[in-house]
Amino acid sequence: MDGDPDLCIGGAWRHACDGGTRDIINPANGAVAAVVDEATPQDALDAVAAARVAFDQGGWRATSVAERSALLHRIADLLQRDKEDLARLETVDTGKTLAESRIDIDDVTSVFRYYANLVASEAERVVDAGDPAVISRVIREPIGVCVLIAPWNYPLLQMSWKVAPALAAGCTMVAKPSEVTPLSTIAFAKLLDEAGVPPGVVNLIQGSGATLGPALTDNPQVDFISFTGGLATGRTIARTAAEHVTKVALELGGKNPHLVFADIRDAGRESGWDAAVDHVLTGVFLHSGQVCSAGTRLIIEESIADEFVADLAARAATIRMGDGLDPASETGPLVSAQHRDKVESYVRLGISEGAQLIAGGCRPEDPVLAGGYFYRPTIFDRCDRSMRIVQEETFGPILTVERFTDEAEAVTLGNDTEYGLAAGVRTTDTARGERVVRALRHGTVWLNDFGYYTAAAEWGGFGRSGNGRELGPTGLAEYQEIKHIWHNTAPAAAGWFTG
Ligand code: TXE
Repeated sequence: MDGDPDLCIGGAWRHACDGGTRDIINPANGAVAAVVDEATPQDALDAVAAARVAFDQGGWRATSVAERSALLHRIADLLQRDKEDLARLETVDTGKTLAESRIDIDDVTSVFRYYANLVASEAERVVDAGDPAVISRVIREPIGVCVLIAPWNYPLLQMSWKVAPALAAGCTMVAKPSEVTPLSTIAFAKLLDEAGVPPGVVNLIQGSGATLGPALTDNPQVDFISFTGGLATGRTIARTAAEHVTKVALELGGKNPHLVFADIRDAGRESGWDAAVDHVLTGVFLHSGQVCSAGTRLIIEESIADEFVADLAARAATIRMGDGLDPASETGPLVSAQHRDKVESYVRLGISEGAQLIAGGCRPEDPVLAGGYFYRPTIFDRCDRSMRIVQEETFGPILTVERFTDEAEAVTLGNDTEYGLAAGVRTTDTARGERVVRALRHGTVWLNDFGYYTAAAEWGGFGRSGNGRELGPTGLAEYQEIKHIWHNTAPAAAGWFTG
């Protein structure tokens, strides 16, 4: 950024080996926000090699958990010190509001604190081997060199879900943020240096995924790839990594249902109806729908559908769009012109499939927003499960509405997706809530809430939303190999062969 080198390889900051750079665009106005180094495949190979050397020959993997835990806490302290600067970078880069970016940096901090505490409390497991002379222990070791590939919607947050457990486990790594939104990750990597992460443990490159992908994923020096992004890219990575039997964890988004039962009326206006309308609205339109767990499919009981959808449409029309740096803005633009093109093509598709457009469906008219990639919150009523607009991830501010008449139909619709990342259920009937939550095949299910998560609970998907889990104890286990140590304290001949 600003002429400083942006790639960190083997502890040294450097420019791309061919001198290439990329303009980073502020999606709120289309202006160039920064110019950063664009890594070449050779830079990516160098980064993996540096991580390999740091793992095989450096002392990092053998550090005590107390040392690693202390380092993670130091990183968390620095994140809070630099919170405002990091949040501004995230807003300029992604377009999200500053309020959202500040929450992101707090969440990043929590992830580091969580893994700092978790790793410090991990104990080896002693098992009964069935022989009193044998001490049998199961221990965890770092998996090795990790490639961490993050997307553009939550750049630093998604990267932290990978870097924090990888560091806690004692791994070395190559981090590659999305080429669209690298700014916060570059600043974060500088902060890691300051915190005392040893050279070569965290290597940073940025650039086109298609160009750098083979060096990172078709590479026998890599032990684990953690990827968050689109389904098509996830498939490519899994296929490529299979050649080397490299372990892969994938988070590939979702097409997430939000089931609303008519009994919400029983809870009264405020905590029943109004809260449900509000959560459906926030669940789909926060960050202009560019959220893997966005509740993009409203599945609602027929008897309340007309009134509920009318309320939703009225509220969607009042959402204030604007530059994320303006405190009056409630939501920002889409991340790029290219992504807005994709969202617009889905709106055209929805209309051609016969869905009824009842809100949005166009860019805002406000001339102040004309330079940015804004798109109005959009609602399609009268949708059905055969429509592509209902089945495919649009990753934009588009809500589809389907109606049901009984609980079984609601569950069938909620599970009718190739994805399975997240779902919401709204009902005042506790027994029904429990039944439906268990029947839904999704990695996270919110009951009478939507969108929240905690670093202590696993995050990930069923079906084509991916495999593996981030966060929680499983999110650390992904970065660990399990070793069984069988220790015979009274060795004697096995006596199997008698000759
Ligand atoms: O993602 P990509 P894109 C979905 C969403 C979106 C679609 C495409 O539906 O519209 O994916 O978005 C890197 N080898 N999600 O094209 O390409 C890339 O540089 C290795 C859901 O932006 O998957 C970036 O760092 N890496 C999602 C990262 O992969 C490669 C969040 C994600 O980019 C690569 C974002 C390759 N061959 C989009 N090609 C979620 N799960 O939350 C690209 N990359």
